[in-house]
Amino acid sequence: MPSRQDSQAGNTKQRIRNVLENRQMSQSIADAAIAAAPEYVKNQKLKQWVGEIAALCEPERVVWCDGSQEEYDRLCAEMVDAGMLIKLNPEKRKNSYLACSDPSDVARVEDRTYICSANKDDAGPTNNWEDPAKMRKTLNELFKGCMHGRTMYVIPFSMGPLGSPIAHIGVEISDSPYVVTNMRTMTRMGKAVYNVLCTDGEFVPCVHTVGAPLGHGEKDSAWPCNPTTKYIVHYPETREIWSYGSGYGGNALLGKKCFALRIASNMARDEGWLAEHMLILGVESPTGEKTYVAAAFPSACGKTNFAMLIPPKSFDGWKISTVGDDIAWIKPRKEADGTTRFYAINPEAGFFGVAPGTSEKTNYNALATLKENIIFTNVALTDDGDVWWEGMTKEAPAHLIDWQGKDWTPEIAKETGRKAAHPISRFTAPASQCPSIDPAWEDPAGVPISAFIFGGRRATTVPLVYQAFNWNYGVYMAATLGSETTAAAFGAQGVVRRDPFAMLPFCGYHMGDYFNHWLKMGHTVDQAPGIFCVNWFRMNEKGEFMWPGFGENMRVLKWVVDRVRGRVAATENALGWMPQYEDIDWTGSDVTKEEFDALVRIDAEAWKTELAGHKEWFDKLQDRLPKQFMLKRELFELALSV
Ligand code: O2Y
Ligand code: MN
Repeated sequence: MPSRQDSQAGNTKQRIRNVLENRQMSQSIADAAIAAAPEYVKNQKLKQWVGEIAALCEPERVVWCDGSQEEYDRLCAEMVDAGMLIKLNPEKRKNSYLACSDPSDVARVEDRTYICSANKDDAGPTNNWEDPAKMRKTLNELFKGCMHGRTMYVIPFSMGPLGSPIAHIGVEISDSPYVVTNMRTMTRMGKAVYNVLCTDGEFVPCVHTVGAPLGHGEKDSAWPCNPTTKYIVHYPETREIWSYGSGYGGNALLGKKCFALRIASNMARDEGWLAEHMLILGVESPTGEKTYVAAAFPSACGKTNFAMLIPPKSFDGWKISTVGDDIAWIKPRKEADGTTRFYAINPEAGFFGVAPGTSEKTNYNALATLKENIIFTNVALTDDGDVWWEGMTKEAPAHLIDWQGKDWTPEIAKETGRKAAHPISRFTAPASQCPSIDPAWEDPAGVPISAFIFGGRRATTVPLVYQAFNWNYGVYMAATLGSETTAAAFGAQGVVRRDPFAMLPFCGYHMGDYFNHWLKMGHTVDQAPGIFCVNWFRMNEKGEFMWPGFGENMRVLKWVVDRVRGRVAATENALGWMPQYEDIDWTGSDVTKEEFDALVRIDAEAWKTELAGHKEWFDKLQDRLPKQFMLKRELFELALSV
C-alpha cells in the first residue's frame, strides 16, 4: 500500500503534468492562431496578442478578416443558414438582412459597464468602477474557453479615415459574425488597416465574446449571448476593452461607444483633443458659404434627424450636409494663416440609428439611406420580405412577423399594446449612402468647427436657444445639460437627469476632470467656436410641444450660423445672448411673436430651482469640479434676481 507521502507526491506530479499539458495546449492554440495570419499582417505585437487571446478563449478556428465584400457576403450567408439573419427581398431591399436578438439582449447595459482605472477616484462618481486586478481575474475566468465550438474573428478597423492624423486604429477579436459584418459598415474595416499598422503601429485591443461556448455537437441558438452575465469593461490606462455576454450594438461593436468615446476620451484628455458624443453638420448658404457645427444631444432627442435636416421650402438655396450623426473627434489645427482652429472628423463610417419614428416625413434622408446594404436589428418583417417599424408609415401593414418572431396585426397591437418593432430597434447603414452626406466627410484633415450646440429634452425652464457669453460659460452650460425624465406640466419641473455634454454614459473618466479639460481646450485655439444651448421640447400648459422641430430647427440653426459669422443681433439677458423675434428668419412660418416669446421666456423662479439642481449635481463631483463653476453659479443667481 503506498504511504501518504507517496500519494501526495503522486498528486503533485499529476498536477505538474496537467499544468505542462495545459501550457502546451495553450501554446499550440496560440501558434495555430498566429499561423493563420495572412502574410500581409506584419505587426508582431498584434500577432502575439491574437495568439494569447486564442489560447485563453480556445476557439474552434481563427479567421483574420480582410473586410472584403466576398467575406461580408459569405458571413451573411452563413448567418442566414444558422437562422441568425433573414435575407430581405432583394427587390425591396437589395443586399439587406434582418437580425432579431434574444429578448434579453436589446440595449446597452449601463449597469454592467465599468471603467477600471487604477485609482477609483479617476473613474469618478458617474461611472461603475472595479479594481483592475480584481476585474482581470473575474474576466480571465469568464473568458477561459468562452469560444469553444466557435470561430474567433480578428477584425482590424480604423476609427476615422485611414491615415488621418485624427484617426486611430483598433483591433476587435470577437466570436460573433454579426459583429464582423456590422463593424464593416460602422468602421473602416479590413486589410488596408494592416498597412497603417505596419510592423509596430499602435492599436486599441478590443476583446468580445457572446459568452456562450458550445459543447461538442451542441446546436447553436439563433442569437447566442449570455442571459445572466454581462460585462463591458474599459481599462483606461492600458487602453483596453473587454466585453462579455452581449451580442448587441454598443456592447459588442466596440469601436463605437467603448473605443470612440470611453477610451478615446482618456486619449483625448492626455493628448490635447476632444472625443465627443456629437453629430457634425455643414450649413451651406445660397452663396455657397459653408459653416460646420458640432452638436451634442442625449439619446432620444432627435440627433439623427438634426444631422440630416432638410430646411423648410422657404429657405431656398440653403443646404444641410451630414458629416456624422453620433460621434466627433476634434483636434486643434494650425491653418495656413497661422491661426489655430478646431477640426473634426466623424470616426465612424456608418449609422447605427433607431428605426421607430423614422419615416420619409420625419427624416427623408435617413430613409433614403436605407435602400440597400443594411442590417436591420429587431424591426418587424413584412409578408413581402421587407421591414417595417412603428412610425414608418401612417398605416401599419395588415400582417407582420414582429421582432420576436410572432404574428402581429394592428388588431393584436390594439388589444395587447405589443409593438411590431422593438422601441430601440436599429439599422446599420453605410454613411456613404446618405443623400445629405457632406463632400468632406472623409477628408482626413476633418472640417473646421465654428459652433457647438448642446440640447436636452426640457418641458419647461430652458428656452428655445441662447448663446453663452464666452467659452468658459459655455462649458458651464454644457456641464449642466439635462433632460426631464417625467412629463412636466407648464410651470412645474419634472425630474431632471443631468447629462453633461450628453456624455454621462460615455465619459471614460471623472466628469470634473472632463470639464477642466474642456476649459483648457478653449485656450488651444485662436478662434474658439461659439457655444449655444437649444431646447426643442418646451411644452405649453396643455402638454403640447410649443416648437414644431424637425426642419423648422433650421431657423434656429441659421441664427447660430449668423451669430458666429457676426451678422445678426442678440439681446443680453441672465442666461446669455438670445434672439428677439425679428432676429430669426420666419419666412414661410406661422410662428407668431407671442409664441416665440413664450418659447424664450425666462422664468426666474424655475431658474432658481434649476440652479439649486446645478448645485446638487456639482456637489457630486466635489474637489474635481472646476473652481470657477461654483462662482459662476452664484453670479447666475445674482443675475436672475436683478
Ligand atoms: O449603442 C447602442 O447599442 C445603442 S445606444 C446608441 C446607438 C447609436 C447611437 N447612439 C446611441 C446612444 O445611446 O447614444
Ligand atoms: Mn449616441
